[in-house]
Amino acid sequence: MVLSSFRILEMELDYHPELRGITVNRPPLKLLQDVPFPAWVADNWETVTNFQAKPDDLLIATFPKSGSTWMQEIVDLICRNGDVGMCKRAPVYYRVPILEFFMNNILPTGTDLLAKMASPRVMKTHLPIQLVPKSFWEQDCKTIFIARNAKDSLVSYFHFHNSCHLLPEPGTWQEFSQKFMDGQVSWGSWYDHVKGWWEAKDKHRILFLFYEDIKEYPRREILKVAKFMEKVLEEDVIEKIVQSSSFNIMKDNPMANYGTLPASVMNQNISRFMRKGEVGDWKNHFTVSQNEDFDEHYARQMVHSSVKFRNVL
Ligand code: PPS
Repeated sequence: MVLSSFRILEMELDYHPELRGITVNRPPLKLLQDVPFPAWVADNWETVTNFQAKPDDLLIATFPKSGSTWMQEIVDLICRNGDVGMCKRAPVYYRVPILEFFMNNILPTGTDLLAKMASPRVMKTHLPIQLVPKSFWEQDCKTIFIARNAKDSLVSYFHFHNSCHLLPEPGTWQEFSQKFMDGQVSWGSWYDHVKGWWEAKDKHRILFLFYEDIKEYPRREILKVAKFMEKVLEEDVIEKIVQSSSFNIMKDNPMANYGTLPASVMNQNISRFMRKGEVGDWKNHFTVSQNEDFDEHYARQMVHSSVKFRNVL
């Protein structure tokens, strides 16, 4: 399906009529190698871990809520040479499938979508480095990793849990914050996730980016991505990609903002998928004492890592 206009309102879309009236029960967490996942990932792990990557596959990896959808849109725009209409051919989760998505009673699984996709394929994952299917490294695939500062990731993840029924109930803000610090949330510990990918970045073909850098100067970071993908872009195409991947455009684009999903899966009246897209929103959520505790805990968790985030105070 190709949509020709930005004006189509998400409320008018009925992209998945098969999902009309379905009930989605929030999943429990289950462990895979000591990392908690929604049951739908853990229960289908054999298929995901045995996924056969191809040498020209490109993987986008992040801890949840770190800008993966933003990068999916940027990479698709680069692949299509800035053809905005083409990048509205389908929702972002079909254009760039989520490798470990496996709720086949709701939508096609990531591995099924990828099996039907022509090369070169682009896909996304939130898996920690040690759980990425080994075929990606055997095939020497390229990965774009985005890290987002822990506090804003936590805030974004909390709001997303409230709206997204594919994840367990978050509990209160205090309860969820504690679970996040303990690594007891879906896809595990933010700290281990970021440290793991940071350590791997010089061992594989990994472009390691920061959400805060993309926010500061999208053009500079988009050019890094294009170079990594070995794409040469004309000046007007670069400008189109910067514009079309901006928060304000993506938030009104139903093919990028998850407006194609019914409220029984993701209730955007509770919290929009494209919520704020800012750096430093944590200041609107943390109390002074919570911030002190978080900083102390963060320093302990990250003491042996050289990864440095800019100060987002
Ligand atoms: S998910 O559900 O884990 O795949 O989420 P993910 O896409 O990784 O991250 C969602 C957050 O990224 C913000 N976002 C953007 N910020 C700036 N510019 C653009 N274009 C953009 N697109 C997505 C999105 O709003 C979520 O952050 P919060 O802080 O909740 O707004």
